[in-house]
Amino acid sequence: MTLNKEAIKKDFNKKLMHMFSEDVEDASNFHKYLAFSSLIKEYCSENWFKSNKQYRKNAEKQVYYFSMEFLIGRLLRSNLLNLGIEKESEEALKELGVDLRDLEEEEKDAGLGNGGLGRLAACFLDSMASIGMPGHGCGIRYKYGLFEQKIIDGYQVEIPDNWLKDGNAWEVRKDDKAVIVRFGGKVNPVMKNDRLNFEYKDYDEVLAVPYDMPVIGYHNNTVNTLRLWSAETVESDDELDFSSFNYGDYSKAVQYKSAVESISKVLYPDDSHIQGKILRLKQQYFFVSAGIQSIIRSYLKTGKPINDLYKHVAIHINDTHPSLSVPELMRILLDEKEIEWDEAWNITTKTISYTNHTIMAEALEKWPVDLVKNLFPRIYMIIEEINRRFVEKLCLSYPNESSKITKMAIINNGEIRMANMLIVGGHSVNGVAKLHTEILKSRELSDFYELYPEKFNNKTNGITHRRWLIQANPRLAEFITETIGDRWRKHPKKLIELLKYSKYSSVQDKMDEIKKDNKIKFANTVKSRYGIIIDPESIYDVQVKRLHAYKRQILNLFHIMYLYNKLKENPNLDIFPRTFIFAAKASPSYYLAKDIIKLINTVGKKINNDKSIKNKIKVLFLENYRVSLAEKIIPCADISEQISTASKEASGTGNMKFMMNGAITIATLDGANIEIRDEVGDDNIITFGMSAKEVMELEKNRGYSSSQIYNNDNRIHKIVNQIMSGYLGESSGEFRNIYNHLIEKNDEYFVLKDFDSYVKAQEIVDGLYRDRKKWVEMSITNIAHSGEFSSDNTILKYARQIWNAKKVKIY
Ligand code: 26V
Repeated sequence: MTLNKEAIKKDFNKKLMHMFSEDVEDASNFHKYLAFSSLIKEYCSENWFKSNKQYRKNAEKQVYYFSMEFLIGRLLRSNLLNLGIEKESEEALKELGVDLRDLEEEEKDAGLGNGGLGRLAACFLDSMASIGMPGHGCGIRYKYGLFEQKIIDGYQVEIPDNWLKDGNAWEVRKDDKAVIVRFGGKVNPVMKNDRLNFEYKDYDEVLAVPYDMPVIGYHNNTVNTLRLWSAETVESDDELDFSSFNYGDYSKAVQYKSAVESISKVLYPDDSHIQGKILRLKQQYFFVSAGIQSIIRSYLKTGKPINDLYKHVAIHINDTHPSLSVPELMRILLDEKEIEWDEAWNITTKTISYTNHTIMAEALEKWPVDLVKNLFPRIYMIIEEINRRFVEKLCLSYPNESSKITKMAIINNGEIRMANMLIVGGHSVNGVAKLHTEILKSRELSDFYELYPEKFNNKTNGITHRRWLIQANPRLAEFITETIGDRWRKHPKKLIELLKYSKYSSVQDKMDEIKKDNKIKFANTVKSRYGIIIDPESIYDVQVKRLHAYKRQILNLFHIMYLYNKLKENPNLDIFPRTFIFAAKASPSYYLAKDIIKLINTVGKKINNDKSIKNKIKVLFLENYRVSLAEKIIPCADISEQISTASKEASGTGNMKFMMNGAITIATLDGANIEIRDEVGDDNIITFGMSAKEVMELEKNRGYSSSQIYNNDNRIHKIVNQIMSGYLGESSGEFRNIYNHLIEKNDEYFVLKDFDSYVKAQEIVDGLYRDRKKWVEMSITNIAHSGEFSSDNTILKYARQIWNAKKVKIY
């Protein structure tokens, strides 16, 4: 986009006047933010139109990424960056006395996701647009995103995230594209023209209204769409339809309205505990049905026959949450387009593909038959028929293996298994890192792998280097460009060219200086926000991610307590000063996770206030972890903590963001950590702990006893007793849950088992960090290899191997 700063200045003044009747001097920062964002949206509107027009005119294959979560964060800076007008905007605003960074801080994070899965969806959207692929997001416009976290007296307190309260500058409401989604009612089979048809009766209608957000490609003309659906009553706005209720029964009408609107009201703050909530199931069907209806409507406008749908449309399912896509697409093809079953099935399976994001049993979705039957009777009939046909096929393939058939059936024991339905009803299922895919194939989904080996494939996750390097760490990005030129910005794999400079003193010094500056800036923020003084010369050792027992924040904390105990014994102990930084939200109903947050804060308070250890270690817990906070903390990290129990973390994507910003990873051989190690080599990562194979063996043969370790390892014994005894300043019962988890319930995630190996790995960190040259060389090596983990790279593989989609140049 070619826009000079004079034009931007003029347009911005005009916009401010037009929207608020204010000039730059009078307007608040928030108004300036709104006016400026609205201007940026205007700048991209023509290309948005052109992209859509061209996709439709040429019936280009379009990918629709269906996800319950899109954790997109803030958009102002990334939109400017992708449009190529970041510098011009900064200068234009500066000349008007406005600092772009102040406007950025006015933007609320769009926190429409829990963690990795939602953020991956956001990175994928950015990559699809940036490599010029017609790929769009389809999800829910939650009125409340993931809760805001406050830490009060060390405890997590959840506050509703009313992010839309003052409007969303980036969205466009499309009333004319609204569709109706039906719930409940009855289905009657009827014969019509010699064909069995199904009549729906007595259902409730919900109006699904799309809000579109532009997804701007990097320095190309592509603008794709993130379409988020909002649930409304079918009647026009405030006019309640009293005819469908007892006339005058106002409160009933109001109740109805609020029941309908509840569907898109709140994002479930869970990232692994399936709770079988009716509302969540309604949310799933709501956006799936709306999305597929709108895709088909738009597809038919190209003039192509419905039978060719799969040639022009790919629907990708992000985890099982949108799994009702299979029966919903079947329903539309069978009942509305009057296509016969076999042909409808052929179209459906060729259109749909699915990614699995976890092997944690508690996150594998199953829904009760009765619930599905009542909420979506026709959909249930279709699922039953899919299951019937599938089981029939299994009986032929495995005539004497009834237990296998029971395990693989879609419906069993009064429940519908969503993953099974997707594997059967789609053409591709992928895991998100090599190890994860191997575990799926050899264990969780082995029966399906045997039946359909051709459907299984791996797609290791990736992250967008635009947000996580260019935007989050602009000085590093600039220096990389000074060193190797700017081709890496479009082709992140070119970062590998940095390798030749990893031993150059001048490059090392500059890298070191940039990291140090980032750390100083962060220390200043911490001082002014939390009143805690941290030393930018210390090692910043960072673990930021959702709080979950398998991610083992507690292992990190045990190491901290171990160091603290050593320092108490010998305050002159020679350890390199460290600042341990945590940030994590816990699901509100996940009590163990909340106790761990309290424990981190309690330990932090004790250590930070203990003068006797001479500031050698500090512990910080940053509240309200979210995308915009991640962008601030990751560029400062020296150490990236990726310490999940091997086999449990499907991939991890934080690991990639840290690596790209020059942090050194301390890791178990889990998820994508393994691929990071394969890229950078053993000398540039610090690994420890049991392998996935060892973990799975121990799980299988039950050969583990945590209390044995507790009784035999003095370090651990002491730490556990300190936690339980009130030594930390809390009552002795405060951390009972944690004790029970680790000792009484035999430490499900092998924290005590891996402790010794972790401590040794941390000693290696301490030693390595003292050798500045070596450390920076490692850091550069990590940055150089990080291009492999760009989501552009990942998306190209999805496009070639799953979607069969091509790039389209927009003119
Ligand atoms: C599961 C459930 C279960 C039902 C209740 C609500 C809910 C919400 C989200 C999820 C998905 C959890 C799975 C997840 O986030 N997986 C993460 O996906 C990342 C991207 O692939 C990956 O890097 C992480 O390792 C993986 O934990």
